[in-house]
Amino acid sequence: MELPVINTNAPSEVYEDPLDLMDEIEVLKKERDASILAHFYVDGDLQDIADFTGDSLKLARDATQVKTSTIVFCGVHFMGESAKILSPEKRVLMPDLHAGCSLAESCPADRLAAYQAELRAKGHDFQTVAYINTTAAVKSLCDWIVTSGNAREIIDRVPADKQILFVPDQHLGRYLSSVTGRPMILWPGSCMVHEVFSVQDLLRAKRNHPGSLVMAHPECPANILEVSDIIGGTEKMRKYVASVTEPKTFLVATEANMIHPLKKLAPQHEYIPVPGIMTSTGETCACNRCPHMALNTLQKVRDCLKYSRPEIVWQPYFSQAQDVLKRSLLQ
Ligand code: CIZ
Repeated sequence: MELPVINTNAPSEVYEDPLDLMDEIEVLKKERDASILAHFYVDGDLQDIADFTGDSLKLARDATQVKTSTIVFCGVHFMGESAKILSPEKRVLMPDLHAGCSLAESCPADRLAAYQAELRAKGHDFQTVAYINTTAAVKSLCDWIVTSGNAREIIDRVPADKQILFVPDQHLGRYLSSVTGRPMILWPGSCMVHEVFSVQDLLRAKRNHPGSLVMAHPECPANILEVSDIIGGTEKMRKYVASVTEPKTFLVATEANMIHPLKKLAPQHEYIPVPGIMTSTGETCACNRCPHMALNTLQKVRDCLKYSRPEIVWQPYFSQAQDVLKRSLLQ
């Protein structure tokens, strides 16, 4: 069969009814023996058709438990890689292989290896702790992998006599250093979504909604975290809103699609996305969307099931990344 050329960068020209696409996906899933895993930051329609939703920690663990031979991973590239590394016998497809991550891009493996060598040459005795938002090549150079869901637990496992080099998110690293009391050498990376929240607009929104609570992701800079009531990754946010029965207003400082699972789980509350500053103009907007996550669409899920591609293919350095991922996420 001649495969069509798929331009994954081009938006689909032809409008297709989302309900028809969902029906097609349901049929193809059975034909291809596939399960769909979707991160909380992808579009709500995709979360609704997924067999598993979650943060990267839960989804990495789910990938090891799925019964089907194929996984379609709706998320970004490093998440698909982690699923393949932890479940090498499965075929892992992604709707769009161009769905990257600004954090992962900020820390290329060759630059990290050079920096580690420089630190060692200067006499530093350290372990490298990487946020999961890194490429598999970077993971293969690290001692531990953390997610926003397991970071404190993992940092406690770093021997007390070792220094910590934390990559690539400086804001998460600074926050973790403050809550664990462990000094860290920080890589200067940041997430393009979480670093643009406007503290002025957040304070204005707080004044306009008396009694509201600010919930922020620890990838946000310190000036946002300082005025937040709840700091945590997406699973912690879910647990928190579910634990509050009385209706509340939450100002949410993370990717705006996160409001979908929060509303589904705890519909008694109101959720307001915290505005971001558009770096091009300096104006504020209420649209903190990750452009990489947005590359996941119903059409592309249908197409990747139909043509069994694009696929995450095993790379030689995955073996070393597998050791560190298993030790950090599964044990
Ligand atoms: O760990 C993840 O999945 C990310 C990127 C955010 C979160 O807190 O869930």
